[in-house]
Amino acid sequence: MRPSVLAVVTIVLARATPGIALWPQPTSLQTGSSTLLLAPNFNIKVSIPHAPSDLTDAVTRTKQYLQNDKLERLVVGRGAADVSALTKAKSLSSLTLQLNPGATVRSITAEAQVALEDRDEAYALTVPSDGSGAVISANSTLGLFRGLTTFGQLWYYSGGIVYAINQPTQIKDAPAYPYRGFMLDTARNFFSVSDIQRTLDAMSWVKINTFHWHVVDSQSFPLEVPGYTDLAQKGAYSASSVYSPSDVASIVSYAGARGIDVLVEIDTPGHTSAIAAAHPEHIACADATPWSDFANEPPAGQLRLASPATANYTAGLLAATAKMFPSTMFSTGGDEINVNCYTQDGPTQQILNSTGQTLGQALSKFTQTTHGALEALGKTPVVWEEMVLDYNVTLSPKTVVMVWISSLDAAAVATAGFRMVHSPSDYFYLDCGAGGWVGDYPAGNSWCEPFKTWQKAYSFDPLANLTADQHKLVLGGQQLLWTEQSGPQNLDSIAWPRAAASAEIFWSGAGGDGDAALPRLHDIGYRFRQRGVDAIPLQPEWCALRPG
Ligand code: CP6
Repeated sequence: MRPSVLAVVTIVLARATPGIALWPQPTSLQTGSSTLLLAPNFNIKVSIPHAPSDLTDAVTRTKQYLQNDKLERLVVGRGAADVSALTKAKSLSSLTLQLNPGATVRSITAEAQVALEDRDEAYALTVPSDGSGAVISANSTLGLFRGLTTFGQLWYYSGGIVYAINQPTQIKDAPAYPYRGFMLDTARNFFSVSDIQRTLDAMSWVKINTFHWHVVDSQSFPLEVPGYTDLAQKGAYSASSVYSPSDVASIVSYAGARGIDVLVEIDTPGHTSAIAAAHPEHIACADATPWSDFANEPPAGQLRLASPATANYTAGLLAATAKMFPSTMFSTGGDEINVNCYTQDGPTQQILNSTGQTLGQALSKFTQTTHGALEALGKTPVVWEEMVLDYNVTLSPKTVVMVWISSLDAAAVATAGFRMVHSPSDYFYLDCGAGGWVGDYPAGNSWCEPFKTWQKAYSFDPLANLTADQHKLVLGGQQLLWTEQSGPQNLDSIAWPRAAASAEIFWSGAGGDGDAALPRLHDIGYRFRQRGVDAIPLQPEWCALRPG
């Protein structure tokens, strides 16, 4: 092919590629070439008797987004808003939401909190270009909510007109993976309920369905657990840096209404120094120095796992916490256990010697006690990968394993036969503010380096190094914000739009070419800002205004 012909073909392909800023990309998308206006009297009808209030609230929010997003698209190369052509286009005056025949009417919240294997987020969206009504249909209100989210991303703005390009649209969509998460650590630095709610909104805009709440850790215990209130009283940073049961309930219901399940984590037996403030009898090597001999970061302190009293106390704490959260999952942590802390601890050594147990056997017993208490409440335990790969801990085969140390560890977890959530530090850790704190971890490096760009996250392959038989073990994945070096001040900017990268991988099945995805992510970032989340720009505004 002569170069000039090649150039022409490339431009045509670039323009033919639907420029629609959907994120995540739907499984199946058909588009046309007409432009459609949103009628001034546009209405969303919920054709469901006794529609749940979380669905009607979602409809109200969607209408606000349609009016307020005001995403301008002024450039020929990116889809051409010729305002004179716009005035000639047909108008869409309604969108109808309907459940498929035979579907049971339940709230979005209820649908979002069922077990992952029962979650139904599929929907179909049809937007005709002849001016007749658009329709979203699904088997669940959760599916209708996902469809509404997509519908809200179709619209651009110019001179008071709201319009969609590349119409008509036909979408049939369902997630590739049932677990699409975002993890926030609220123990290193505290985040207000409204910070968390704003984050839940952002998550819902890219169809993330699980908020993994790493609520407590060694530095603070900001959760008020009924029956265990002394932990927060003595272990929180301050009386105002505590999540009360009513705060938890409002976070859980805010999440549920946005199709998000809250997976809480009480990290055990490591990362528990904060428990020593109220219960020093349960903590080994509390505040021991130098901290680096006893823990991966200060302050040191781990639960006395060999002690039956400590195991029972922990099981009680986990059960009481689990009752605050409707999710079918509960994480007991299990990462970064420091063996030296137990070797140096008199009470632990005494129990190990008198019972003739190894530390590994004691850990297994401790875990059976804590997981047993959770399973009695119908919860599926979730653990970090060390529980499977480093210790010979007996776990229920239903246990979900979070792979974090390296993406390469997924294969070993699969070989052990466990279902997994990809949380790899080499792709999905959002860490790195300005740098600082314990900057010699790992030696000679700031611990969060290298910074993981969104393109790096987007290049992650969920099925890499797994056999075809093992694919079904991949539940999904998530990006994670540890907060040793971040806080409410940079929450939006460190998380968004980067955390949308994994949202697309686990909804659409793959990420890949960041350059091709950038215009869509740029547009979603703009909508985020219009809706109150300070997503950072990924490129100069100039790029969006430049002819293709
Ligand atoms: N806290 C807890 C952390 C980390 C983990 N667990 C962590 C480890 C290494 C890096 C970043 C974060 N801060 N409880 C690991 C799961 Cl690089």
